[in-house]
Amino acid sequence: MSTDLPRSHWDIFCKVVDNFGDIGVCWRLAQQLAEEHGRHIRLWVDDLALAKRFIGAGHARITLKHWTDHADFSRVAEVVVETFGCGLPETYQQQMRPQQSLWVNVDYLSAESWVEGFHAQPSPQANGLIRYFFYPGFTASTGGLLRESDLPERQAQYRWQDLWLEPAPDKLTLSLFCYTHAPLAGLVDSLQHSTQAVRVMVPEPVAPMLANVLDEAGLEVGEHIQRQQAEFVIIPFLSQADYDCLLYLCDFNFVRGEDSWIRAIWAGKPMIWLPYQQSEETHLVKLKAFMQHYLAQAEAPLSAFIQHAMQAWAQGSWQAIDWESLLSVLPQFRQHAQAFKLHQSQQVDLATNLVIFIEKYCTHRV
Ligand code: TRH
Repeated sequence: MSTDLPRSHWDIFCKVVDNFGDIGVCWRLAQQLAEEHGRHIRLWVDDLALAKRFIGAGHARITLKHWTDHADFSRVAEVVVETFGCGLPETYQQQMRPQQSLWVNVDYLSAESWVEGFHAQPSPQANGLIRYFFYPGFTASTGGLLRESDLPERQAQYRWQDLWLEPAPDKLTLSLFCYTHAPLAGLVDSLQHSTQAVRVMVPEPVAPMLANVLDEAGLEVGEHIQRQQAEFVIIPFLSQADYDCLLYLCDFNFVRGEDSWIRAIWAGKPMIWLPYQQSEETHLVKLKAFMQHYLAQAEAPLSAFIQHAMQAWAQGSWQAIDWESLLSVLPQFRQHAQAFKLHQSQQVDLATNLVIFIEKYCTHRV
């Protein structure tokens, strides 16, 4: 890829609020911009230790930078991406105007309709800079979703053996990534009494919650716990690539937040999404908007069962009937997840949209 492209140097700013979503999204975006669009990226992260653990081997065209109050901001990039409204350092902003840097804030994903009205809108700042809103989303009037162009080829390669795990052909395999407010005891109970035997892959961060529910002192990576119809397997925190593989290989995924939610869509398997909990129950509004979009083409009773289950999972009222209802429509749910993935894949991906937006803006700028 040429290094002489105009506007090839980009800075991405990332503040780790909590969990892994902030760095997870930033890392995927940085990789796609570098890999598919030949951009050179400096990724500024306030929690460098977490970023290093998350990123592993890194990428040749991405430089990880520690964002501190005393960092050297003397060189600014042509394109500056703020993520999730994390702000930009004052000293950095001062350099942006003479350089005519472009400033875009890539915000949180939501299926709510207001997103279309705000996407790509300018927001003039007191210091003369213009900050553009860039909203990810599910429709053509938004910034789209992060999706690698070679995803189908990657997915065709996925094997359980690559995760050092054995397939369980006689069981339904689930992955379970959730927050502490999820009604885990209700889910565990419904899985123990499931009419179909299940194997549940539990990533390390969820293990303490599960240990609590199962009344175990602690659960270690590698442990298998059999409780009636349910086998729980504690797995390590995987690399993003391996986590994608896990979601693709499982029959059913419980996901959360922002990035695992999108990845579950690309996995094309039945899924239950748990939004990040917000004040004034904003997360339930986000959930409703997503369900309207996700289930627009789904017929009854599939649509009703999925809605009931997603709401119950988010509101703490999950019961055995939710699981059994989903099991009763599993073949239709599979078809639906595949169809939704296909439909959503027709949309231009977020990294490409961002590059197009920057180029369009630049050609019109006076
Ligand atoms: O970790 P999260 O809860 O992140 C959240 C959300 O982004 C939320 O919207 C935001 O406000 C908050 O952070 C600050 O869930 P999310 O978004 O799914 O991010 C998890 C990341 O971790 C994702 O990139 C997938 C990755 N992951 C792995 O790489 N390996 C694993 O084993 C697991 C379980 C996840």
